[in-house]
Amino acid sequence: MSRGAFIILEGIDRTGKSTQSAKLIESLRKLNINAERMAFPNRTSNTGQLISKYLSNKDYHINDQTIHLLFSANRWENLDFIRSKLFAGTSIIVDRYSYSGVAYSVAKGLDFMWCLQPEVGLPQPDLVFLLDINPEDSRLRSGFGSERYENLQMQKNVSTILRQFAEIENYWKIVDASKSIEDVHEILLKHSNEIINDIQIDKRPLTSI
Ligand code: NYM
Ligand code: MG
Repeated sequence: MSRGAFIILEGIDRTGKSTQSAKLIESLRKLNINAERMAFPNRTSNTGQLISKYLSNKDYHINDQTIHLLFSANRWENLDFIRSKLFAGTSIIVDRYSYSGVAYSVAKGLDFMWCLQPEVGLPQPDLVFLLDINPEDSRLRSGFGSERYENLQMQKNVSTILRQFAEIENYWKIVDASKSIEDVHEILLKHSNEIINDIQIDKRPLTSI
């Protein structure tokens, strides 16, 4: 049996990642493809509860380096889960990954290489979708502004950094997230289906960041 695909949805806040990952799972399952959804930060674990408190309570102080490492630890906690699912043939669709980790911290002023280092060794995605939207538009979407980082300057900085990842790496696909939910879904489903099939055919190994 071949492994599942490891697929990430990235983007600034309020681009529709949660909506799209839920729809993608639903459609893949209808095609009889085993698929599960994850999201980072995973707010339920010990690190996740600290992260959630930090995001929702702007008076709860954790220094920039420490919160960065907590976000990373929150991914490492799930290493065994991710590997076991993929090797059991289940594809995983993830809301945010190491790239959000790097982009939000670099946007605050931390050093890029320092930020990337704790991600090294985590499973390498097969495909990353960048749900791309003008930060001037996403901030008008409902719910924007409720958590830390949800301000225009921060979103603009993060958007620029995520686009740089997308332009350098060929396993990234930039998707225009200002399109309708159905149009975005169609693009995501097509590319996800393709990568899942490709992995079955060429039996490519799971590598590391
Ligand atoms: N975020 C998310 C980070 O700063 N670093 C990370 O490693 C990850 C995964 O957390 N504004 C930020 C981006 C978001 C916030 O994520 C919460 P979400 O997807 O809005 O729940
Ligand atoms: Mg958010």
